[in-house]
Amino acid sequence: MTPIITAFECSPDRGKGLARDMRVRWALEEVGQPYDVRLLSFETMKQPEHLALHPFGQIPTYEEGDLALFESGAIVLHLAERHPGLLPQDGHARARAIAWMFAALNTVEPPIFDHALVRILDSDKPWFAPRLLALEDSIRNRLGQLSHHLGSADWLDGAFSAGDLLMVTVLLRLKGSELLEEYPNLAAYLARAEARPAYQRAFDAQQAVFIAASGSGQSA
Ligand SMILES: N[C@@H](CCC(=O)N[C@@H](CS)C(=O)NCC(=O)O)C(=O)O
Repeated sequence: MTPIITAFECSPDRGKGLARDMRVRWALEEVGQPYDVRLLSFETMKQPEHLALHPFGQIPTYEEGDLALFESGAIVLHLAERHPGLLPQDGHARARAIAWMFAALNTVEPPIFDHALVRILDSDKPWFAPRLLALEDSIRNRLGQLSHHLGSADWLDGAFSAGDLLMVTVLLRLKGSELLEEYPNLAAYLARAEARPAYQRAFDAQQAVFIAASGSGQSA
């Protein structure tokens, strides 16, 4: 049965690969699982039909037969547990890869995401500048620790895993920024991941949705 995921019909990031369905698309591509996509507007996401799949009215979701999942991390873990290629066979290595999945979403993503949100939503607030600086300090702290761990390795813990997949999607929000460029091994890590054919296919598929929506006259 072909799984169905949900995604923005017109992503606010204008097809830059930042919407979280990118994680799920990439995981599906890595394991070679074909999938269908149901595109949603912001309005449709808040309707009862979608809320029955996602209690917070967001994307992505994942449907496979009578299984419905929400939360990109949970969906990637589900795929990684059911298909070879995203988690090591060895029990300890597998547990460590899962720890990196949590680290990406719980420890590294929060300051990076808050930084992006504050820049978009709060530039008119009196506390904007100090808040931005504080978030940049938090991001530098995390990037410095991550950079130290990665060292000269290609991936976080041995072979490429779902932990790398999630970490890279988190770091993507900093692509091209001075913050990331301060850590050349992390910038190279990002580039290495982006060069994976499965990443390219997922990125192209997500971007094609935005291009089609823009072409049909919708705004971002
Ligand atoms: N923790 C969730 C976050 C999901 C999320 O924030 N989705 C965004 C798109 S990347 C969304 O649907 N935003 C629209 C909204 O919240 O109304 C996950 O990883 O799946």
